[in-house]
Amino acid sequence: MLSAHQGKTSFLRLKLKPGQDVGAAIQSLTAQPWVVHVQPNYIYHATALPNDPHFSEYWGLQNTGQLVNGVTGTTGADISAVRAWDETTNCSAMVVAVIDTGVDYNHPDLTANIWANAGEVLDGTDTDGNGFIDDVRGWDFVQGDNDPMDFNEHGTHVSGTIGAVGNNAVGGTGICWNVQIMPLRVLNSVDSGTTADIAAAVDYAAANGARVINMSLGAPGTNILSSVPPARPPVCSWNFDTGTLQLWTAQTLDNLGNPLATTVAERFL
Ligand SMILES: [Ca+2]
Ligand SMILES: [Ca+2]
Ligand SMILES: [Ca+2]
Ligand SMILES: [Ca+2]
Repeated sequence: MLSAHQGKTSFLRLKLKPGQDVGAAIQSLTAQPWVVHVQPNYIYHATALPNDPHFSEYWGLQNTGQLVNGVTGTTGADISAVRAWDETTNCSAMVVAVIDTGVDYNHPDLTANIWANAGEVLDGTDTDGNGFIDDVRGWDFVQGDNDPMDFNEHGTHVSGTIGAVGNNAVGGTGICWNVQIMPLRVLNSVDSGTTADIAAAVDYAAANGARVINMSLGAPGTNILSSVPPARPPVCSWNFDTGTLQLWTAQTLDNLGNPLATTVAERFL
């Protein structure tokens, strides 16, 4: 040991000589009869809680039993997002396709997290040759144009849950604070769309770099995602051979932790 410092506690802080092995020092000290416990002098950081004003309403991210919409939640009935944020809040390399009613890509809490097609230029041509003209930020399969603006709000809401910019003192907080949301519009302003458009959007997502697809949608009497192998869901099976696409949906719970919808979670590698 090089030096020791003892304050007004029973803890003793020791400084090792340069090059001295920490593990060996701990082992040696632990063997001493006057030592109760030894550990490195770790560096601590504050838990990654965002400063977004509406974060406390997002009980799905962190449920501390807070009152939301008149209901007192169950502590811990959440996805433990805060613990995940201690590991990282940066998913900026991840492209998440939101197949929905479109996305308000001008929303102040989303605009920084909207996917940009790096190979496309607004010039009236299909610059990157992917079959879609000027698809600089996704595609609108309802109108067949390059403007996937949301005229319903559902897709924007979903996108906020996935990737509202976190810790920017604006609005809410997404699961991912930094991410690339690819808007793919398949549902019109009254929340209606077709299997064909959804299938085309899944293909687009897979072909253009999305690693995760979110589809918070369904149809009476059927669920395009709920089939399990070998009865592959027809829409998704077209992309099994991409080798990169992961497709997830999640069980929906209320803020008491009770299931609201059937669990559908599949992953295709
Ligand atoms: Ca293109
Ligand atoms: Ca172009
Ligand atoms: Ca449009
Ligand atoms: Ca925010």
